[in-house]
Amino acid sequence: MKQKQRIIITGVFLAIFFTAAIIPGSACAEPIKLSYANFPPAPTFPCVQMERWKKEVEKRTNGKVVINTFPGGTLLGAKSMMDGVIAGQADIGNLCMAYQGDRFVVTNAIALPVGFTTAKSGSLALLDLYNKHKPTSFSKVKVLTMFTTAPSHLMTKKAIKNLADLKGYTLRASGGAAAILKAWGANQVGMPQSDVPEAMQKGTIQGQFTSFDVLKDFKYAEICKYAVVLNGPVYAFSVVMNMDKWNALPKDVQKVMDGMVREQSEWTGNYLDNHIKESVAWSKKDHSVTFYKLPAGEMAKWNKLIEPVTANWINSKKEKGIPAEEIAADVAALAKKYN
Ligand code: DTR
Repeated sequence: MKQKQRIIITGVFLAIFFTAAIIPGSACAEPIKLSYANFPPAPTFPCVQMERWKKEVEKRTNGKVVINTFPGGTLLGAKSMMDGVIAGQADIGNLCMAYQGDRFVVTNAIALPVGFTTAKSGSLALLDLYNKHKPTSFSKVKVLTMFTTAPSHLMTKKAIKNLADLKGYTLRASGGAAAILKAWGANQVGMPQSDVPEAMQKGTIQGQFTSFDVLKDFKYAEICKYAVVLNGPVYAFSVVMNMDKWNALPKDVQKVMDGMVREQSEWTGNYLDNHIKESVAWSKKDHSVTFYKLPAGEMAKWNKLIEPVTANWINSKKEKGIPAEEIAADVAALAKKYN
């Protein structure tokens, strides 16, 4: 009798032990490990938002999920991010859509010249735009969040006071910001932000058109002593997850991540807007960068040149069967809503 009882008790213990070991989230289970790839260096805002998301997910899932982050292109580079995540080389990846404009046509429309004033307004608008159109470019992945930079401004080695100064001057921009630089007559070259430090050092570019965070985070304030405040286009980002990995997650973990999509977008926008204030102050104080606006008469000439940009974009995309008029109208309305 005693022997039988002992066997039953041992059996029950073993059953509990093995169940705990295989059911994720149970007391003894191994945590679910996910890799998260990012292309720029760790101190830059796309990686700051990555670390915040990792911390929050780990906390909100009570340690059921552990996320290993790979900044600086150590797992996937800027242009291989989407395909790398689809192929499962990384479970999660952060990509800048401007680097592959033709691949992310709908969401990149957020970079049309509609005058977003902050990263927060751009980020929330981008998410709405994505949710309305659900472009097929994201059909093979799970979107975990989207956000944008703050508006772009010129950061240059020489002072740019008028269109003649800009004519043929070699500057870097990608996506929507690139179209604007071209319209102003600059010699625009495209490359991911992660390639800019070398190009800036070598002198193959004389500056760039992007948001002011980079002055501090990439130390461009040491090289670019002039900054024209222009409120140009924002750049769009997306954090995506491998679809099989997503589908394999327990429902409660999916719920935590789904609940963070908009929150993370807004958090990142707020973080960047505040961080840019620090970057500008630091650039002025520690590196004597001169920030200035163009006189109204000069600005009017610059604005005139970008008037056809949206119409040209609509025409070129319409030819490909994209509802470009509707998308452009949505972007303009979203800018109004969130600015
Ligand atoms: N403006 C885009 C995006 C961008 C702005 N700040 C950073 C920092 C790190 C990576 C990308 C970006 C660009 O210039 O590529």
